Amino acid sequence: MPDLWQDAMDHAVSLARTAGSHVRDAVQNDMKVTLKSSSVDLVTKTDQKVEKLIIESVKEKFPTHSFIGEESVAAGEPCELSDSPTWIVDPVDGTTNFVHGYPFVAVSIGFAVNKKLEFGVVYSCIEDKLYTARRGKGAFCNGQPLQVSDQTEINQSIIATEFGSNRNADVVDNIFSSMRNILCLPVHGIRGVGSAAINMCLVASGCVEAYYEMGIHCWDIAAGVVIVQEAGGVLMDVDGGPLDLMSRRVIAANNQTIAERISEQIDVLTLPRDDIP
Ligand code: LIP
Repeated sequence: MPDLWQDAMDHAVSLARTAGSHVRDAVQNDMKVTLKSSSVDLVTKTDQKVEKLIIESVKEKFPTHSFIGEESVAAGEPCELSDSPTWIVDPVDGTTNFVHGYPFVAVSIGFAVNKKLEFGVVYSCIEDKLYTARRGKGAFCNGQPLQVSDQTEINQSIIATEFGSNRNADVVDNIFSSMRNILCLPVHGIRGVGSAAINMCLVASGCVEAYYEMGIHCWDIAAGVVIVQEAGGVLMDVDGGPLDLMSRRVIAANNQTIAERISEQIDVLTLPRDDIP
């Protein structure tokens, strides 16, 4: 059977590398920071320039395809996942890291058809690590196959999470209370590199057992979902139900046992959905 989307994936890989080299060049030089949803939700000229570069190039090569892009949505474009082939793009995942020169910044490109994710490309551009996965064909980092950890004991695990960009005291208390529950299971440690996409790639690489977060957006996780699945991992909503790309909540884990143990500890927040303006 012909592999319909390989051409699109090859283009995504080449775009992620080009975009990543722009991001790498701009780290610590692009200090024109603008605020989005809060004083800690940052955007820079590089986020906007790189998203434009990616979208214009895809439009030229695949004129019928659709887009969901972090900066386009911020500028008022709809965040709608239809049946049409759709590129889901975060030009700079880890913008706060980017602004501070903290070396975990990724270009993240997911691709869905009939609302099903077909491939994911995450380029961690400062580390120069290119993570790729195509549905049914495995996950790779710089061409080397990835496999999640085989750990089934939560108390032998490292869990990744983030504080996100909401500084409302009640939300922060909620984040700490879930984190406290998980830490006291106990687990070996809690980590977080400041990029949802890279955290998911670390799950796929087997060095952390799971990553969870509430408050992320579909463009932060779309590519990572395919990479985790193809490395043998599982995805879940933090409430224990199936992952909903638009619900702004995710658990990505090496297996069902670890995912369920985490979901039991989380005080679930209901957030405004990505697909409801
Ligand atoms: C960020 C994520 C980070 C999360 C932030 C934000 P951005 O993405 O990757 O892990 O905690 O809330 O969504 O805004 O840098 O693309």
